[in-house]
Amino acid sequence: MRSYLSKACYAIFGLSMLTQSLAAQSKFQDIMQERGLSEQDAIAALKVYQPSGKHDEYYMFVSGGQSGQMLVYGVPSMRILKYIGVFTPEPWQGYGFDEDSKAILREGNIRGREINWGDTHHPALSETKGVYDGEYLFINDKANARIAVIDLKYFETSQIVVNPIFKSDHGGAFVTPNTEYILETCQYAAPFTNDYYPMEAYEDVYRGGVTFWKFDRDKGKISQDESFTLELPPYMQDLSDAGKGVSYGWGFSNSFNSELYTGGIEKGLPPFEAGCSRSDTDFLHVYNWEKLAKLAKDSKNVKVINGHRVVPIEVAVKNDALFLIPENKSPHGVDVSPDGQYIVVSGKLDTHSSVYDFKKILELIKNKEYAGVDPYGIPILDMKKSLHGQLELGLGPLHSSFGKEDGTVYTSLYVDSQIVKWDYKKLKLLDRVNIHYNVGHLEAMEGKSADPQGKYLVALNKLSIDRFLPVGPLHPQNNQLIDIGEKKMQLLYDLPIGLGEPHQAASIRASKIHPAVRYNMGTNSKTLKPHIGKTLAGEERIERKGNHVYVYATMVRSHINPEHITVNKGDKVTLYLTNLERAQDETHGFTIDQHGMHTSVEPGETTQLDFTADLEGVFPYYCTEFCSALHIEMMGYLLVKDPNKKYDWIQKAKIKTLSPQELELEHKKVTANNEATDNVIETLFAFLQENHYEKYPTVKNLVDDAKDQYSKIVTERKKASDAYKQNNLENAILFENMVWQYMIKTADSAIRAKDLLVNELATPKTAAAKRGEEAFNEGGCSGCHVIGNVSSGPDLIGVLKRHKNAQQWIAEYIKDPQSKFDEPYMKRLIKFFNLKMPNQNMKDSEIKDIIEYFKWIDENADLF
Ligand code: K7E
Ligand code: CUA
Repeated sequence: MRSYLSKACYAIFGLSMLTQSLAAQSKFQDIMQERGLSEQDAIAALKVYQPSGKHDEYYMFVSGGQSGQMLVYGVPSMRILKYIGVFTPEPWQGYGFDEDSKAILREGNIRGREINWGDTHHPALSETKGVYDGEYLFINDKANARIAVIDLKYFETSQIVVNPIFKSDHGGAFVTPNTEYILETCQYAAPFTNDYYPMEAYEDVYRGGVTFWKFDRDKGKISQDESFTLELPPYMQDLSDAGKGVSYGWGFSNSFNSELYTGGIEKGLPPFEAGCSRSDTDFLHVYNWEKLAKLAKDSKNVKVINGHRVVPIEVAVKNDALFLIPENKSPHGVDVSPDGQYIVVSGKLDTHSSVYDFKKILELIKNKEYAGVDPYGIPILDMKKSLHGQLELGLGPLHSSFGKEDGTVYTSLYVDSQIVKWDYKKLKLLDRVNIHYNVGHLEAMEGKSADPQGKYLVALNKLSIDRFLPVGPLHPQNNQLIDIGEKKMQLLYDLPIGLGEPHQAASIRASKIHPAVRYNMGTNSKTLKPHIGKTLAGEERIERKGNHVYVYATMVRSHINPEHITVNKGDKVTLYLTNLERAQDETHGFTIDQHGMHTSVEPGETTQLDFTADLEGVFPYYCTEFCSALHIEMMGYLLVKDPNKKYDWIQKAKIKTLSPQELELEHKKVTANNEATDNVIETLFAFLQENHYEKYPTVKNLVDDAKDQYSKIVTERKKASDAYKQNNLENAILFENMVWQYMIKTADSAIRAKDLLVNELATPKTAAAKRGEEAFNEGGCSGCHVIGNVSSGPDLIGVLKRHKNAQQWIAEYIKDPQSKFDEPYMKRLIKFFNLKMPNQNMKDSEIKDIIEYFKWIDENADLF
């Protein structure tokens, strides 16, 4: 244990100083003991922990199950980054609360019914040549047979399509290797039309199927007119996957009711669960979507149902585009290997996983070597002749995800609560790890693409039982992170998910995702086109057309323009809100009290709120994001008056005002203050300019923002001087104050830009200097000493040149300040600052490091 531990300690703290590392090691052990951590725990912690400011290596997109949303977190830290509203309203983002996002949500209406609920199961990332390209994300809604498109530039839902003939789905979303199509397989068979048919009509009229949604990459949308469905028998199709490589052009779906059982427990019949698992085998459906897509183009080959093209079973069979292969009963997962040759199918009720060989399947198809035909006339291929082989894995194998090394695959065991690693080519077990209860899906990094990355695996567990602090009878789900980078798998971390049941996840290297930080000014974020309500600074207005009032409003730190909106009771109101900010992370939210509305207006975005002013009264409105120091002041009033009423109000109260002399004085004070602030800003800009800030994109972003804020000063200044000329000192002061607000915002961004730039330009700190900086800050030194400034203590730039044998002198002084107080120079300093440096009880090693830090400061003195 000791040797392993000290190895870990060396790894963390470096070998440079033996005493240092021994001290660290003992601290490390103290913490482990105090927190009751084993060596395994400590190693797991080191593998997961991300220091503040460091980004994760992978994004994980997880379905939110019954929440109807998507969830995004980072791997390996498992820090939750976002919930994306998809099939359900999401209040923070205003999704489903403003008109623009309602337009997306309402695309999901079914036969005129508003559906605000979804059951998301299987996310899929867009692919190019079978490899994730990071552009789009797709997700299905099992409950209502819908598919949604999420644009990963903005992390927003951009489209919802309703399947015109399915009532539920499950085998979606799965994409073909160039995202030509998104596959959506029906789950619970039902008539394709919207008519009533009794259960007795199950075999004749109830149908399953797989819909091929055509994805138009240029538009970033599904083209519903170019999409079609392959009709399938009512076998209750389950999961699916698209072929790739050698199996490109083909698709695979399994099923769980080859018995065609129809239930009826209330009539004394065996329940579905018994009837659907009577036979030893179910059917893997094998179909050629490339061929089907061509067939569907000819109207002779399709039936049109609810305006949607359906390729009937007979047509697919006649054209050699549809086959069945028996598979072990009640299968769940079907996963195509990265090279496309093997298809791994696992059956919940069988301890084996089956590996089908696509080359063998293709041979059988070419030679028309069939083992039989099903009742619907579909040729059945021999199971044994299609198989590469089977391997016994354990109880309840469900889903699979592929590893980095050729032939490796990870499979979840639902009943055994394990992950097994095995070789699907050599049919050999390699490793297994116990996890917590009842795993469903699992995701090794990019494990379903043609380019799996290995490294980590996440098990999506259904139960958490006792893993977390109890929160009542409904428990969170548990996503467990597993290290698969080494020979032996190791469980690292548990992430509770308190949102819904994530079924499947899709992971992608962070380097492949390139989200935007702002919209072009005035964009409708749902269409990505200019919003009809786009309003620029100076264009704010309220227009009335009959009894419809249109408000063109803007939001910018820290005001909403207009601040008073007066309408008549009964008026229709349309409110357009444009966020004029260009700065990163400067979102404003907007709500009117007691109106049940909310919108999130992100930098550059325009959104729309519609309502009828049916209640008389005074309703404050405000910005709902804490956007700046004056966020709470970012408000206004909606005043709704009854045109048929007469209003009286109490006389204006008498409030003491300033005398002309007092006003003059106040005016002087604010202008002097503005001048001083302006000087600070000038110095900041000069520094940034001299040091070529434009070469560093993150710095440039901040400087752009600062300049943007600064540019607003001109008009405010003019207003101030105009008011002054007209002898309206009260307004002159208020406008000068406004000038100051913009200066503060400018300075705020410019200072952040300067700090970043200093970091970019400074020589790198040695490990010792870094530790020294930490000791300096944590030891309280920074409370009195500000580098580059005289504060409550002297500036420490050049401190190493101020004394003879300075390093030794400083070391002695920090160790025991009192010992130097009688030196003449120190006497003067103490008198000047009226303070004595306290003894902060620094350790020798810390003092040594602090001196290294001072050396670094001197090297970079010109930057402070
Ligand atoms: Cu939960 Cu893929 Cu819907 Cu298995 S499914 S667990
Ligand atoms: Cu804008 Cu708060």
